[in-house]
Amino acid sequence: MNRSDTETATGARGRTPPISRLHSAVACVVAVVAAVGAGHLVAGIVAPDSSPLFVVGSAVIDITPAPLKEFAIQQFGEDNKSVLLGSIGVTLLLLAIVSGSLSRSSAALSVTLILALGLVGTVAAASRPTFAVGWLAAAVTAPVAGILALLWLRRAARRAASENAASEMPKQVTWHVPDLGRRSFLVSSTAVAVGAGAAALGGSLLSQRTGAEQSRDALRALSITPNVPAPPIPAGADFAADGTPSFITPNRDFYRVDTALTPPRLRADAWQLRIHGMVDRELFLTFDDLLELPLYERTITLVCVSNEVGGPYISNANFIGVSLPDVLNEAGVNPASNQIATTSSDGWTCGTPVDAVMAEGSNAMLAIGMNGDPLPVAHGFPVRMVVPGLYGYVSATKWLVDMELTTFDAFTPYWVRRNWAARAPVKTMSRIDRPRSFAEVPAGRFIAAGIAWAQPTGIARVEVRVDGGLWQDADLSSEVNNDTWRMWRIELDVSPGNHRIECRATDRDGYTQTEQRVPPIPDGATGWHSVAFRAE
Ligand SMILES: Nc1nc2c(c(=O)[nH]1)N[C@H]1C(S)=C(S)[C@@H](COP(=O)(O)O)O[C@H]1N2
Ligand SMILES: [Mo]
Repeated sequence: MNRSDTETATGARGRTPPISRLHSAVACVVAVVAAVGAGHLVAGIVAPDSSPLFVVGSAVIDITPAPLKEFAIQQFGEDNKSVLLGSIGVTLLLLAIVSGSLSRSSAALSVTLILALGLVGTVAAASRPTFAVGWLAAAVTAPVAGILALLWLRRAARRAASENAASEMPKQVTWHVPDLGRRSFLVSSTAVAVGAGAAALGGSLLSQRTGAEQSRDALRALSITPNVPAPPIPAGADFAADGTPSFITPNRDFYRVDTALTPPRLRADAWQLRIHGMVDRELFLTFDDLLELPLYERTITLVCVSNEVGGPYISNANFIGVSLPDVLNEAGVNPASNQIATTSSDGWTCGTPVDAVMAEGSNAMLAIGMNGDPLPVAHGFPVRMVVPGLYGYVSATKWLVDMELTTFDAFTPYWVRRNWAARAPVKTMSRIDRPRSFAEVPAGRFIAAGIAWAQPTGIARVEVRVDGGLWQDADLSSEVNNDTWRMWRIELDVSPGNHRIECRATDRDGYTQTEQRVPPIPDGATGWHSVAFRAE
């Protein structure tokens, strides 16, 4: 049947029948999908970080209250970003279903939803620290594509509804092709949804064309060889056979914590670091400038302040890079400056005490390599900061692009604005890796093992006790340096039944970790790790 037939049929009934609730809801859902897909595609072409999903996701990360963010990190671990994107998706879906179902006779509510989402996307984009005018392309395309898709699908739905109405009129039954309108709605909405999916995929592919991976591969071929290699790791640096982590953490297993929804993709050949503020000479360093300097390899353990007692956010690597004190001496640090403010390419900020970096014997570095490879993209390619003895959020800026010498009074970085401490040296801590919580072990003799760390002081002693009994000294692994973790193990003799094992470390300053449990916020958790297990 053609269009004028339909119009005659509806005209005969005297009104346009409302489209079905299902069609109205589907039209709205598919329109929102089309908006997101189109926005993602345009972002992929213009500026990958401007994708509506990413700007909204990043804005949500920024405004999420610290305790909730902590909860998400603890609860979902390193999947917390997928959970965030998934939640945004579900929220969009629910909003679209509700406003779609309420838009049967008029598109107004669905249009309003898409415009409102467009506004949220635009505000979120504008709130990003690296916002540029070009980002508006994606912010504007998304709602326009959404509304066009909506109107087109609603027209198909109206046709289906009129046909339905027409088919109720007996004289037309003979020539009515059953369900043609409904089928055409199905085809149209599937086509739009598939198109949106293809657009999103295209956008994702395009956004990888920044060449970060190629740039990394080029460096790998060049092979970053340190002028001063790290001393070889002695045998017996870990007790991996007894359940501790391996002494060096392979790059793929190295913990990852950051606010980046997708890791920034920078190229080494386009990278530049500006060093300015309270310095004698402002410096602009390129990646090649770094390669001209002596490259040191240093074995350093990195730990996150969010790590709970017994938590997983600690890893150890051979970092290759230049000496940060040397670079800063080149710039000439004004003695009145006490904070090094650093910024990543995605606008995250960090504040590091000048004295910690410039201290005699400081191993602070601008790292370009990790375990023999160029830095992985997720760990800050091409250049990050590493300062042994400070939690990551006050020292370990990834995708580093700006360094300003300033004071603690003059500048408050990202996490400090969210109530974490401005100064956060790593606390002396230890963890039990074996037995695992609620594990069953054979009754009698068995070996318990774990890790301890006290950067940059070094571990002097780890003690273990079972069921609140006497503390016993554990064996320590061969020491590598004061900036790395140290493994412990101990042979225990336990009777059948339920038990509890605890450990505590003492550092080279003679400080024994306190029993007092405090949460990670504001400057790192304390307390003895304790594990319940059963001997059979
Ligand atoms: N650009 C940027 N750098 C960052 C962060 C971040 O969110 N953005 N997080 C910091 C935190 S909190 C930690 S613990 C370390 C983690 O480094 P990793 O992911 O390489 O383990 O990076 C630090 N550097
Ligand atoms: Mo962290």
